[in-house]
Amino acid sequence: RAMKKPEVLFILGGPGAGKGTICSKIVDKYGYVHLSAGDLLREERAKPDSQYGELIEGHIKSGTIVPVEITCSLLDRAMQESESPHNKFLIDGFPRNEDNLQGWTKTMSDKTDVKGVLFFECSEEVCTQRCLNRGAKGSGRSDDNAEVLKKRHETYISGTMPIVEHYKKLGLVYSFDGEKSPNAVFADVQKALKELGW
Ligand code: UP5
Ligand code: MG
Repeated sequence: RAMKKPEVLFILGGPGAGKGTICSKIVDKYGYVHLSAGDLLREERAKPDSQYGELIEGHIKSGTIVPVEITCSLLDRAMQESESPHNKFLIDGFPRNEDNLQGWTKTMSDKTDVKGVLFFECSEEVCTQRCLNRGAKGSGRSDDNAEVLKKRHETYISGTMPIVEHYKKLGLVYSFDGEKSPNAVFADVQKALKELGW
């Protein structure tokens, strides 16, 4: 059969903006593939034989960004291993900075088709409170504490917002009020997916 390039939506927003929550809802309803860069990095970190475990944990615990070669190769492998019939991928929490974007462009842009960016707006206060609550309920995430959350938010503002702006200039960004209830945000997202022909 003719090989169509995998279609990609990037999912961006601050730490706790609801990226993962909305992606799960999209998966349940549409069956597309959800690849969270953070989840893939945490999985890689947990492998006893990974040569990158310590480096990844160092970045996660400082709220800084892992070098793109590592993240991109995990994303690339996960895309290749996926057996979804749709060929549509939600890449969640990536690209987070200029290095991420350059690395993606260099190794992935020829083999994928980036259709847009779903961007979840949510204040630092609300995002932080959500992650603190999740931590208090036992998320087990080493970065769900006030100190690292401050750093995660700084990295988001300085590193990720310029990437959102870059895609805005290209007319590719769909923005959502991430402070609404999960179902209300999802209703807005479904309209955007429809516009995209997804
Ligand atoms: N919640 C969600 N939506 C809600 C709503 N509308 N109303 C009320 N509550 C809502 O949600 C967070 C919490 O809020 C949950 O308890 C949820 O129930 C509730 P979630 O959907 O998990 O939000 P999300 O945006 O996915 O938050 P997450 O904590 O995953 O965001 P981050 O972007 O900070 O985390 P990520 O896993 O992507 O990255 C972690 C670290 O990995 C980074 O800091 C970095 O060090 C590293 N990383 C890289 O280096 N490179 C990458 O490419 C990716 C990650
Ligand atoms: Mg997440």
